[in-house]
Amino acid sequence: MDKLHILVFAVTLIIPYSGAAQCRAGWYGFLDSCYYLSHGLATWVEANDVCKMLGGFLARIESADELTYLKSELGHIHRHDADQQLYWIAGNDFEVDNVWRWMNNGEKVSFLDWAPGEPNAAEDANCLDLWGAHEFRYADNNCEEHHNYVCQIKDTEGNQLIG
Ligand SMILES: [Ca+2]
Ligand SMILES: [Ca+2]
Repeated sequence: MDKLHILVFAVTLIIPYSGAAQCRAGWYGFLDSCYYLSHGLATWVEANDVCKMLGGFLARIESADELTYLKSELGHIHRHDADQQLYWIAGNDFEVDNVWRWMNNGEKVSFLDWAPGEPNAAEDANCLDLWGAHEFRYADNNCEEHHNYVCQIKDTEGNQLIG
């Protein structure tokens, strides 16, 4: 093969495996979704509103791969200050204490990766965080607290990934 054909061959090998969604600047792509990690703090309800304004929703973690990805991305970004970090995601137990569901689609949280000692606050804590002090595993916290948050846009739900 000449050089051009080797190049074309190499590109066709690479493209199908690039995998991650194409995302707007400042968003992280993984599988069919883009994720936004906030740079400011908000209550859980405020965070949910901001995510909607951005054209998405507060992140729902619906597979082990997705959880592993977010934990590793957050762990990398906060490798020097993870202990102080809490990021809201869409899980809540508003309806029945300790029955966790995702906001916006009402689906049950299919697996729960609790940090040690969590959940521990029953009716006082109805919102789900990724907790940096424990490798971004789950913690229940008071929804009125001001934390960072993860927004998600998913292309299979008719959301605009770009634009
Ligand atoms: Ca609760
Ligand atoms: Ca807790």
